[in-house]
Amino acid sequence: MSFFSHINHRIAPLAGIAILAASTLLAPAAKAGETLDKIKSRGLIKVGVGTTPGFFNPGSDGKWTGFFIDFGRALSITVFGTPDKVEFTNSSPQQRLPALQAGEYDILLSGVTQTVTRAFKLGFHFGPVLFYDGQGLLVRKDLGVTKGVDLDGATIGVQSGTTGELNIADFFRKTGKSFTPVTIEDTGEFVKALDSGRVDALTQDSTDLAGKRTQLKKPDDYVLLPERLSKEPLAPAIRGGDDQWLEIVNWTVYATIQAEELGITKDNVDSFLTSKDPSIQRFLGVDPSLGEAIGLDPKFAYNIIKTLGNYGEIFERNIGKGTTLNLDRGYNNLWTNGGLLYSPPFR
Ligand SMILES: N[C@@H](CCC(=O)N[C@@H](CS)C(=O)NCC(=O)O)C(=O)O
Repeated sequence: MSFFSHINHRIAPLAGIAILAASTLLAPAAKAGETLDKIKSRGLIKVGVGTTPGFFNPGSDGKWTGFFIDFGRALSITVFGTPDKVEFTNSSPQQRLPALQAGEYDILLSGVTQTVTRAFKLGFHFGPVLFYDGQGLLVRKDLGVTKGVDLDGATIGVQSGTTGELNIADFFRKTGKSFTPVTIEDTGEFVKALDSGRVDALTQDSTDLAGKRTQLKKPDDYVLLPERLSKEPLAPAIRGGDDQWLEIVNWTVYATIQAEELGITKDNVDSFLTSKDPSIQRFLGVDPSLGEAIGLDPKFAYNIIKTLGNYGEIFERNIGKGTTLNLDRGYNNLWTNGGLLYSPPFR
């Protein structure tokens, strides 16, 4: 009998409902060009987002900022040449993918994990990974827990419709330990469940937990365990079938990574406009042939960098050292610095 056998057994039904709901939503694929046509006719990109501080901050005047938000702004720059033709709306993780499928969003930048089920079974496409994350555990300090297996018998809160549901079940099956899941859809309730002692721990993407920890009544009473239970490559998600939109998303993200690889920043980008290097001339649109060939504004990369900076600047400004989340680049560094970020060539 473990320490956690006091647990209440108000078990929300396991992942079943969310999986069932999600697996019935495979709708006809989008047609190539459809998304951009819709965006242009409404004059706005509709983006689904979350609420993790640092990644998504609504802002007092309704003007969103944040790491994922900046990629929504970058898309607006690629399509419209300006960062503000974009509308950010939050809904619960469970509702987002169905809403994307139904055409309520053009893209999700809400920390969606790229998985094979979501690609093949549910019919979504994913752009480049924006953030390499892993599932974590946020626990009450007074439990004295240091590893996931120490949570044998614990009650653990998990958000419905997330990859976290299956991951946490897999983890306990694999380790031969037991736990009681409390599946919660609403983000506010999810955080409250830990505050109120309804659960012993929360499991989610670790960065999301780092953000949620700051929203607890007494953040210092909780610890994010160092262990990661899964790989959570968080990528832009779009409806399958619209290759043109996928490529716009791909190269918008790559522009921020390529800029960092070249050492081009918000502040120094203008000095590169006179570069003699033909690849830099093509990248920044000084030589317009590349942009013309791909049907985008030849200056789209320049405009993104000039407005938002490169990937590293976007990272540092929103979630890096000195910010609330204070994150290291880790895997989210350039391949040349020991990370996983790599841009295919702009040629
Ligand atoms: N990566 C997981 C979890 C997605 C998720 O829950 N993302 C976080 C943001 S990184 C979130 O939306 N949390 C709830 C919220 O912010 O409202 C998945 O794709 O299923």
